[in-house]
Amino acid sequence: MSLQILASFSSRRPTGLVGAVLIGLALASSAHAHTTVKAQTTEGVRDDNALRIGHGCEGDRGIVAQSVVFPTDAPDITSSDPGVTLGALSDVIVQGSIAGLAQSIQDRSIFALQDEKVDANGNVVGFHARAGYLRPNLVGRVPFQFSAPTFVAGSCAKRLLVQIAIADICSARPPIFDPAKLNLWIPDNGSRFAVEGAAAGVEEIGGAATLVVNRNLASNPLPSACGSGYDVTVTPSAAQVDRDLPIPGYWPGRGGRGHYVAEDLR
Ligand SMILES: [Cu+2]
Repeated sequence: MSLQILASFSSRRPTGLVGAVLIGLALASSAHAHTTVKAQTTEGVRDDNALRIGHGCEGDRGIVAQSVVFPTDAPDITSSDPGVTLGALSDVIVQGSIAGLAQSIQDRSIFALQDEKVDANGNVVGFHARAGYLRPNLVGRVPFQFSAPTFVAGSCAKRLLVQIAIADICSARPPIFDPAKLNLWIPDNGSRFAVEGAAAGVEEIGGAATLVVNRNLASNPLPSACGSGYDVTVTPSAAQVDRDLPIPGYWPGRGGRGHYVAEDLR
């Protein structure tokens, strides 16, 4: 709409400034807005954050459910410094794990039903929501609380990049691997979801959402031997994605007759 108004305006007054604005708008509107994390966070800070949903599924289908998994079970841990290999997250963060740091905030702006997933110790490892509808021409915010972990004083990590696996579901009706029914913001590390999703052309395997935890360099400075430090990335394992991404009792459905429940609120 605003683009059209500007276009007719510029045809009458083709100034350089309007041309530049038009190019900027065109780039912004064509950019593919994935599902991402709204804000970076600082170690030791508990704050509200949100997942930003930029678009629905192929063919302008609205999102009806979402599943979210944090890297908590034997995650892949890598460093931006090729010379550094990390054995355990406890080398980087005092808490030693991402489990229990995130919590879903109840919110009915998109979904009517929400729940959390917990591990054997009762720590939250992800959450899911369904019975919803996000109009395909709008963007969504799914709020969550995150208690940012603190960095081990002796570690050289200056940022922790938490990769979050997310399924944005536009239809739970089997077969699920269809770009019109599903977006997968998950790591490309061999899970069944990654392999079958990529084969079906589902967006976007390898495009997990990233929650950035910044070290507080004032209160927790890098040891002098670290130089400028490095980033540590923690990614959900393929096994955890396959186990925790499904929404119990809802998605993926069993595919047989009578098991699919049409509950989406449109
Ligand atoms: Cu996208």
